[in-house]
Amino acid sequence: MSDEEDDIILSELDDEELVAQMFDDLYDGLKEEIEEGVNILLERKWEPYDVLTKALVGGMTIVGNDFRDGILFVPEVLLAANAMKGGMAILKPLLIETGAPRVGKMVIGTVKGDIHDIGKNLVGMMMEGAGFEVIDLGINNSVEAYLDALAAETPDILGMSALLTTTMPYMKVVIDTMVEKGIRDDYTVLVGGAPLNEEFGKAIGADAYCRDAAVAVETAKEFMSRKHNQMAAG
Ligand code: B12
Repeated sequence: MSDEEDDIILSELDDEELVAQMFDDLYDGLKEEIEEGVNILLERKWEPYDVLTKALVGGMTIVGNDFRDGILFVPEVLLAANAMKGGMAILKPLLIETGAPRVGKMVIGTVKGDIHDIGKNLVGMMMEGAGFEVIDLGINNSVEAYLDALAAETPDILGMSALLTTTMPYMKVVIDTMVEKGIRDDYTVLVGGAPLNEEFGKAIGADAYCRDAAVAVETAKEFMSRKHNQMAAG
């Protein structure tokens, strides 16, 4: 860190400058500064969701682009991810409504061979914020881990995340196994992750691909209301 950066007092920056500085701090993996920035924006009455999407996800997009282009490497990206998680931890309780009636239940996890969990965590947080109960299986989940969780938790929704082109086909392995066991139709299966798209979601037999956490919440709610209508009709 340069002396010049040492002298920056985050609280003296206006909103726009602060967000730009947070992009830099996220890029540099400065967790404490990110936490401070999040707290300042919240004190300035920013909505937690705006802090999340505009300051944190916005900053992570820049990190992602430079990782892709070979400017940043895994150690730096890990530090950035760690800084982002620090900010997310502050936002999490604020995004989660208290006392809201449970809209539904979701089991979510990253697939086998894949350790990316920021997007999955974000989806989990937003789903909880929308009133869903979320069971997070973490990363690197085998078919067995998913099936055990479905049996134990009987959720409405199964969510799978994959960030690698090499791990995304594993989602099909899970769905195919569900079909084999005759339990596929007992759940709504939502899939997501940067390398996926709608076509892929359809091809593997998921109910929907969701581009981001906000779409995941909308889609989950839509499927829950369909389920309720079906139950009422049946
Ligand atoms: C951070 C990061 C890492 C961190 C992960 C830290 C962590 N705890 O997650 C570390 C450094 C560990 C890492 C490691 C690796 N990474 Co990486 N990583 C990234 C990076 C920069 C950002 C991912 C991220 O967190 N994005 C922010 C979140 C918010 O976005 P998101 O994950 O897409 O999630 C949103 C949506 O996709 C959706 N969503 C996500 N999941 C789900 C699930 C459901 C159910 C739903 C509905 C929606 C949904 O909603 C989310 C929120 O809006 C991406 C770049 C990129 N463009 O994605 C590369 C990237 C994914 N990594 C990549 C690679 C290659 C690797 C490594 C193989 C590098 C290496 N050589 O070791 C390893 C793989 C390790 C492994 N086995 O998994 C490549 C993948 C390329 C490919 N075609 O497969 C990418 C694309 C970078 C690149 N362009 O080269 N990585």
